[in-house]
Amino acid sequence: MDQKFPDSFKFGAATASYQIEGGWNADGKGEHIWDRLSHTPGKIRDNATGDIAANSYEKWREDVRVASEMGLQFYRFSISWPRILPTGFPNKFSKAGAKYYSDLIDGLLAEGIEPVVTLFHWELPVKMQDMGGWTNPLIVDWFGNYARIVYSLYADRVKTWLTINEANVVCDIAYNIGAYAPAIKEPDYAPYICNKHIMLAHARAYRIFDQEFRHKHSGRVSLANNLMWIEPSSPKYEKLAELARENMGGRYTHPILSKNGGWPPAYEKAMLKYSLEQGETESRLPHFTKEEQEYVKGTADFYGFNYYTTNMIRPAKPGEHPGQWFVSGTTELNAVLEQPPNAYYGALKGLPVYPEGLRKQMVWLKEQYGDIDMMITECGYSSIGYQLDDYERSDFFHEHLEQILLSIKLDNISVIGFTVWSLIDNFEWLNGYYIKFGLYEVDFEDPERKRTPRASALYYECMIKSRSLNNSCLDQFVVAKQQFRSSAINIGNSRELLFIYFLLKFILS
Ligand code: GBH
Repeated sequence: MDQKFPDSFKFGAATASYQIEGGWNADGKGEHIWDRLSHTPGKIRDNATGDIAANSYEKWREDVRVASEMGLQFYRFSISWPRILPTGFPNKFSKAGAKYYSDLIDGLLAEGIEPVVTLFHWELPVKMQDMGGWTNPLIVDWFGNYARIVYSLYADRVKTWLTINEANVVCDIAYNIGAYAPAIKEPDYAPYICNKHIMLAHARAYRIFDQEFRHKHSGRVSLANNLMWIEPSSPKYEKLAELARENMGGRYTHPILSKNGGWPPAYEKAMLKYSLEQGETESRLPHFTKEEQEYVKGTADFYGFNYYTTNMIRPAKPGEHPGQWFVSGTTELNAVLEQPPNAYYGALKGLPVYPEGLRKQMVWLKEQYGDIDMMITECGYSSIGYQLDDYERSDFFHEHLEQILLSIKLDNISVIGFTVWSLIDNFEWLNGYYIKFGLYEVDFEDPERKRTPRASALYYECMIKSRSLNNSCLDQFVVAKQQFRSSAINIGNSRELLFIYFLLKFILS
């Protein structure tokens, strides 16, 4: 098999505003639900906050520099809604907030790095949350008005847009568990009401781009869905696994990409049955009107999704409580999620590593929705502590890129990009700064928040240069690592280490 990635395939990395920026109240920025949650003691590990984070609000030039150092083709970042609109509404506009992103975009373009912009990576303005947030149907207007302002500021320079990051985390994880902001536990109704509104809000943002901006500024719009691949724990549970896939990704994709639009029919039916059993008179999954169904249908120019993990599913045993979707199971389908038997793990035990799941997920998407360009908008490996020597993370990326190449070459899937989560270490939500995902380490003790490349940053740089799996990007590090371990001098910087390794190799040859 040809080991080369097609020229159209792009390599990038991602961050999200709250996780890196800091400057939580700088220049009049308004408060959002993660500010509020992190300022409430006991909600986040070590009571960490994103008040300063990696201080990208001041240090964004460093982010551009490291992105450019690795040769990234694009950088995916997100915009903090209340940094531009402090109340969330258009009544107040922050010039400084708008300038921050404008400068970042210009800085990236000057380095030949394409900006990929997410409109919403979970920072709902508190005022809107207090009026129901994603359970209030007016959020469709609120989000649309915000999107219009963002496009009018940056659509001249930004050509790839993602409306919502991981709608199923916003709607399902948040309300089912009650730990993510807004920290409201309401598993029965809220996830489904939110699901409907978030699809409409995405569609509104898409339609606004389509009708008001596309003719002036080219561009493409999608969303970044979170897809955990689901396997049946025995072949006899394939039908259940299929329903679970619809629960996971289908509810957030079928309305947009399927031929008829609306909810995935089998899941819709299962939910009606479940709801009636619960004594409801209608389904808890709110109905789309014909008009709404048409409005949402077709609102993606490509398909963006985040892939981290795979789970197995089996029916719950008698008396067994399935727990919450999609952490431990699903009450609605009375089934339990389990970790794949042959997976390995980073620091987060909730994210078993199973690279084959990525390819299977894409085959499923193609079977369901036909040919559409697919972009992996996040994929990443968790670790703990300060550690530059992260061979496992490099290996993780290599294995996932291998699966992507198989999808491109053998399954004929048009994969247009791969996005590493994350460019730099950041505020890892409920885990604070304990869990790391960065290609670059950030020293959170250092007021300068110094960024230092991990071995995985060098691996990625090498990969981007070669654009082929047939390279020695990984092998280099095995050798470099051995040299590092047997070396008496503590260099502490893998870039310098690699340089010395090559220098030695050169001299010796
Ligand atoms: C991504 O979501 C996010 O987009 C990104 O911001 C984040 O930094 C990255 O994950 C790493 O976590 O057991 O209730 O704590 C990936 C999907 C779903 C993974 C929620 C973690 C934790 C659920 N995430 N899950 S819980």
